[in-house]
Order: sequence, then C-alpha cells, then structure tokens
Amino acid sequence: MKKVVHAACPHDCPDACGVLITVEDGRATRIQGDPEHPVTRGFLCAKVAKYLDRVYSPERVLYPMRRIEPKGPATGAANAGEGPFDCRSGQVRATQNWQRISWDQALDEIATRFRGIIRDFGSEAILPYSYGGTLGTLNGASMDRRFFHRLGASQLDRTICSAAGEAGLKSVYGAKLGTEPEQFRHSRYIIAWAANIHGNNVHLWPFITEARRNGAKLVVIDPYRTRTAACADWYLPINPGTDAVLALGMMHVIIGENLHDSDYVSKYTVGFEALREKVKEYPPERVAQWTGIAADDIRKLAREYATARPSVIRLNYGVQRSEGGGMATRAIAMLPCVIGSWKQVGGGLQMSTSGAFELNSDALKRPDLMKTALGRKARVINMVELGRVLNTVNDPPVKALFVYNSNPAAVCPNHNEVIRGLQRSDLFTVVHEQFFTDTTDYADMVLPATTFFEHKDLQKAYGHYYMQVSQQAIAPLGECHSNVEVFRALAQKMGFEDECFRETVDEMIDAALDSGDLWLKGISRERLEREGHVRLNFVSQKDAGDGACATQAATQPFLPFAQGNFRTPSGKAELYSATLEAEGLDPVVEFTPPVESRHGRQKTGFPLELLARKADNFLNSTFTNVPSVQAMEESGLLEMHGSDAQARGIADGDKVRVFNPRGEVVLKARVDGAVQSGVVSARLNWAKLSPGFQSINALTSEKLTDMGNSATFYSVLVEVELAKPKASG
Ligand SMILES: Nc1nc2c(c(=O)[nH]1)N[C@H]1C(S)=C(S)[C@@H](COP(=O)(O)OP(=O)(O)OC[C@H]3O[C@@H](n4cnc5c(=O)[nH]c(N)nc54)[C@H](O)[C@@H]3O)O[C@H]1N2
Ligand SMILES: Nc1nc2c(c(=O)[nH]1)N[C@H]1C(S)=C(S)[C@@H](COP(=O)(O)OP(=O)(O)OC[C@H]3O[C@@H](n4cnc5c(=O)[nH]c(N)nc54)[C@H](O)[C@@H]3O)O[C@H]1N2
Ligand code: SF4
Ligand SMILES: [Mo]
Repeated sequence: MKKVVHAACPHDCPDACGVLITVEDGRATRIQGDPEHPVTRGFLCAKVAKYLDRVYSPERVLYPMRRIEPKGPATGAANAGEGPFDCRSGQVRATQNWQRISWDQALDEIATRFRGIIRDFGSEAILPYSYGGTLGTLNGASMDRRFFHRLGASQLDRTICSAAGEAGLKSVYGAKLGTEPEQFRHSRYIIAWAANIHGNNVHLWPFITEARRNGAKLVVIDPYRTRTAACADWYLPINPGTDAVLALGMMHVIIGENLHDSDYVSKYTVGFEALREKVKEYPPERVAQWTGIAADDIRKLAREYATARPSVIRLNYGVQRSEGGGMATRAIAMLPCVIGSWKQVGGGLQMSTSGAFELNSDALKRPDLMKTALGRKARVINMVELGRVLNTVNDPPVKALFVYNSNPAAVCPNHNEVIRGLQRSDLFTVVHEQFFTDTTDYADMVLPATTFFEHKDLQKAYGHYYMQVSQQAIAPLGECHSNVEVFRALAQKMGFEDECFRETVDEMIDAALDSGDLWLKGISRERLEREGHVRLNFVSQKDAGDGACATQAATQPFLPFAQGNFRTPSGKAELYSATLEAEGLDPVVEFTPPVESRHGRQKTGFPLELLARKADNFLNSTFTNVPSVQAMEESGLLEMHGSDAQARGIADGDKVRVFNPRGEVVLKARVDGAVQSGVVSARLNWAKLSPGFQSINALTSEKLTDMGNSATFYSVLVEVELAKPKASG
C-alpha cells in the first residue's frame, strides 16, 4: 500500500519546511518538499533531502542500552586521534560498550536512581538538558517540562543559541516579530546581516532572487565570505563583534543627513533625541577603525539603505554570538524604526518570527507543578555553563543529567570542561537519542528516540508565519519512543498521578492551540490536518469581531509595526529603554569591543579571532554522521588568510594546531580568501569524528553575552602553528 503523508521538518532551522513523505508497505520510500507550502515551495535543503539515509541508518539507537564499560569513547578504534574515521566503526564500538535492556528495566533503573538522588541530595540535584533536536511543539517542550517540574528538578536556562538576540530585539520591539519572507520579493535593498542565507535559511533565497530580478541590491555584512556573500552585489567583511558600532555609524549618517523618517519616529518611537546624541559619537571615520569597513563605504551603505525604499534587513543570529551581542542586535533593530521602513511591504527587519505563535505554553509545560514538588520555583542553571556546573557547583551538586534533543559533548562551549564533568563516575547520565553521539559516549544509559517520521507533532516556525501539523508517517523503528512517550512512561514509574501525564498527543495539540490568542483564531488541529499548513490569522483586536476583516487579514501582507503596535512597556519602539537603564545597562546602546577580539588581543597574547561556525551541510552537530551528507561537507578545515598563514610558515593543506588556554584542535589549513587577515574559521562537527576527539568547542569559552546570558561562540582568540609531524614507528 502506498500513501503520501504531510509532515513538517522539525530541525532547528528558520524555514520549518512543509514535507511530503511517501510510504510504501510501511516503509518511507521518498521525501520531498511540499509544493503547496507558500514559503518553502516544494524543495528541501540538501541534508534533509537525504533524510531516508538518516532514518534508516544502520547506526540508529534502536533499543535501551546500559553502559558496561567505563565512560568515554571506546579507545579501541584503529585510528583514534587520527580522524575523521568511518563512522560505521563508531557503531561497532558503540555496541561493544553497551548491553541491551528492556524499557521496563531502563525506566525502573532511572526511577530508582532518581529516588535515591532526591533522598540524598534533593530533587534539584537532577538536571534536564535539552535544546533544538526537534522544534516540534510537543517533543520540544511539553511532557518533558511537566515531568521535570513535577519532579522538582533544576530548571535549565536554554540560552545556547538566541537569548542575547532575543533580549536585544525585545528591548526595542517588545516581541520577536519581523518581516515575512514572502515580502522580500518586494524589497529594493536587502541587507543580509550576519545571515548565511544559502547555508542556514535557504528558502529565503528565491524571494531575494525575485527581488534582484526587479533591480534590488543585496548587501552582505559578515566576517566570513559565505556563499551568500559570494553571490551578493556588495560584500562588506566586518571585524567580528563590531556590529553595534556599524549600526551606530549608519545612524550617525542617516540622522546627520536628515534621511530619517521624522513622522514615524515621532509617532512610534521613544528616545530619539537620546539616540541622536549617542550617534554623534560615532562618525564613519571612527567606526571604520573598529569595523574595518571604510568610512566612505559606511556613508554609502547608510545613504542607500535609507533611500532605496523599501529596504529590509535579514538579521540572523551570528551577531549575537559575541560578547556584546545583545547591544549589537539592539542597535541594528533600531535601523528600520529610524528610517520608518516598517510602514512598507518589503520593508522592516526579520530576525525571528516566533513571537507570533502564542500557544498555550502553561498548559503544555505546567510550571505550576514545580510548586507541588518544592513549594517554590526550582533553581535555574544556564546550559552554556554546563562544564562549570558539573565540575564546581555544590549546592547541591548535579548528580543526574537527563539529556534529550541535544548533544552537549559537541555543541557546548568549553568542551574540555564539559567532558571532564561528564566523566564523573558519580554522575548518572541518561541520554535519549537517535544516534550514538559524543554525549552518549558518557551516558550510563541510552534510550532510543524516534525521528519526525515516527511521531506526530505541531510545528511553529521562526522564519515564517505558517503553523503546521506534522503527521506520523511510519511506525517507530526498533523500540524507539518519542520524547512525549518517554516522559509519560517515566512519570508513571515515579508514581505521578496528575491527569496531565495521561493526555494524548491530540489532546496536547488541542490544548496548545487553545490559548485565546487572536492570531490563532480559527486554527484548529482538524483544520491543520486537513490543510497541512495555515497562515496565522493576523487580525487586530479592533477587527476581531468582524468576519470580513478577519478573512482579509489572512491574506494581506503582515506589517507588524506599520502603525507602532510595539509590545514594549511604552508601546513604542524603545530607542531609549528605561528597562535597560534599571538593569544598569546603557539605555540607548553601549559598544564595548569584545575582550576576545583584535581589540583585546594584546592583553591575551592570542592574536587570531576564531569564528567557530556551523557547517553549511550539517545542522549544528546533527547529520555529521550520515555518510551521504558527510560527502557534501569537507570537514576538519581551518580557514585562514594568506598573510596569517605565511607569517607562520603554513601552506594550504598543512596540518595545523589551533590553540588557546582552554584547549587545542588539529585541523587542515585552507587558505582561500574566506576570511580577512586576523580572522580564522572552523566548523562544528562531532568530536569523535574529528582528530583527537576534539570539538572546536575546546577553544570556545563559557563567557556570557552582555544581555540574555547567551553563549559567545564568535568571541574567541586563538593562535595557530604548524602541527608537529608525528614521530614515526
Ligand atoms: N545548514 C545549517 N543550517 C542551520 C544550522 C546549521 O548548523 N547548519 N543551524 C541552525 C541554527 S541552530 C540556527 S540558530 C540558525 C542560525 O543561523 P545564523 O543566524 O545564520 O547563525 P550563524 O551561522 O551562527 O551566523 C550567521 C553568520 O554570522 C556570521 N558572523 C559571525 N560573527 C559575526 C559578527 O560579529 N558580525 C557579523 N556581521 N556576522 C558574524 C557568521 O560568519 C555566519 O556566516 O541556523 C539554523 N540553520
Ligand atoms: N562552536 C559552535 N557551537 C555551537 C554553535 C556554533 O555556531 N558554533 N551553535 C550553537 C547553537 S545556535 C545551537 S542551537 C546549539 C545546538 O545544540 P543542540 O540542540 O544540542 O543541537 P544538535 O547538535 O543538532 O543536537 C541535537 C540532538 O538531538 C537529537 N534529536 C533529534 N530529534 C530528537 C528527538 O525527537 N528526541 C530526542 N531525544 N533527541 C532528538 C539529534 O539526534 C541530535 O543529536 O549548538 C550551539 N553550539
Ligand atoms: S533543515 Fe531547514 S531547510 Fe532543511 S528541510 Fe528542515 S526546515 Fe527545510
Ligand atoms: Mo541555534
């Protein structure tokens, strides 16, 4: 029997593609993009186009497994330390480490260990650790949260990706809303600001192509010459971590030359006078010294951006992975307010659209259950600081770690400290996973997880405004269970009687959609199941009673801030923020060059700025072990500028040692003009697929951003030298 099932890609990617899965006799035989989806329009990125290889990989975790050898990657691999090696051998090693057990045994053992830890150390000695494995609403954050709230476990502050940018954006707009991708086709001037569109957001590209066909100009601001930069009309390489000052310099020119929109500014913003004073300190000549962008180019950029209307900014999260990332996002977010481009179709800015999906989060996560367990809120642990927390926190120490939807042994900063913590023999670690990752190498128990082919979910997006239901296409492989089912079963083992642990998936989807939010009005599970995707219903409070207006709102371009409607305390775009002031931050914008940048390097003795970037063909550390995807990505490279290579006697293809006080990695030098002098770049991968079992996160730090307590993956100083040839024999 053959059927085609509608699903939605749940990977941590703004596009949230509509997907069609062909199933024949219970086996998925084809994956393709849903041509009906108005944004993702029938194509998939190269990695997900190969998804059958991932679902049916011989390396899937299919059964609960208990560790029988000491923690750590098995050492028997012939070429350990040499990598990358064929990950098939990884599977052989993985099974050697493990003993298959039943689900019942596994859950009993977890419940017993948890009870013992709670008795001896309190429930906050248990720490959940999850992030973006799936962004499905249910499998991302629902039954798991209920479980850990009811348990009274420590709470995890999920800051590893976007918290600084979120804080920066919200400080100006009060909400994570932005320009619809479909509107980019109407733009005349598009700035891709720290936005690797070809790599990370490929479904925006056709809209940009359409705009350019109609004469639009594409400008890219990125310290790395991405594929997007290579295709741009104008590429501006910027010194890492200096974006705030570029935005201030642009506003210096725009306001100084009276190119701002005084009508919009006076109606819908607060603090313009304070901003006008602030930007006086940033003339282009001064900004050029920080950013490495010539003063004349800064003037030209500002003038073009302010006058070629409509102009739009695709700001992505690259800027906010720096020490000053919150303020940089804040400064950039002011630009469309100052020039009033929010008024126009094809104007404004997009960093994230996720704030439009106001689901009933309390019903899904039940934070009230924390009170049942503890009588108060549980302590909060920042996921970025996992290394420090595992090694030093004592009040109480973390005695159990439950990892799902994440691979911290690859993605977390300060890798060596994370590994040191994960190696603790007194730490009980459970990992719910689809594969034997870097993190399962340190697990006491591994539980098999379904992929999105094998479970149903409700799918939001952070790069467009369509809600989808992702249907289950095939039965779970082996004994895989979804996150929802694992935490449901564990709740039962722990004896939690609350009704919410018995809710079905459909009941949870219904509860999620039942938030009373106007933009969700008329969007039911049944309708999503019927139509596949539904655009949010952008009706205003005023129009809500009027059916005709509501229908119109469903098809009209969405202009979130055309008439103000900012969700800040003042209701206006806050160019001056009293909230920031109360937190002791500069209420306008503060620019402090990162300590770990060329401006601080004299103090550290490490001269090169490292961009520890994502790979275009992987998704963080996901897909890195799929051979057909590996074939698309040349791994293990350190990209560097010719002058930096030459100064160190390094030629293209040489093995180099990249190091700083936190760690070292061995990579292959690539001298091809992707970075400016003073900057080097390497890409994320599994540690065990890398030479010496070292993630590039061995070099990154746990230092937090200025706002949002996020990670600083792009504020890293290193030195590079030729790797010593290995002694022969
Ligand atoms: N193919 C692929 N797609 C992905 C991912 C992936 O790993 N691979 N990851 C997904 C995830 S989790 C996320 S959060 C999104 C993120 O997507 P993006 O926000 O695009 O995140 P990054 O790739 O971290 O950074 C974007 C760009 O910012 C640049 N950059 C670094 N530092 C600076 C700086 O100081 N200033 C400026 N102007 N630019 C800088 C980087 O070189 C990079 O090209 O993408 C998602 N999509
Ligand atoms: N150096 C450096 N480090 C980075 C970044 C960077 O740019 N540079 N980017 C950072 C960013 S932006 C992010 S978002 C984080 C991402 O960090 P993570 O969210 O940890 O992302 P992944 O590495 O993709 O790991 C997700 C894991 O979840 C598993 N998984 C997928 N679906 C499910 C499921 O349904 N159930 C369960 N139980 N497991 C599932 C996958 O197999 C995968 O191993 O990494 C951060 N780390
Ligand atoms: S990873 Fe992104 S681009 Fe690729 S299929 Fe998923 S949502 Fe689409
Ligand atoms: Mo991310």
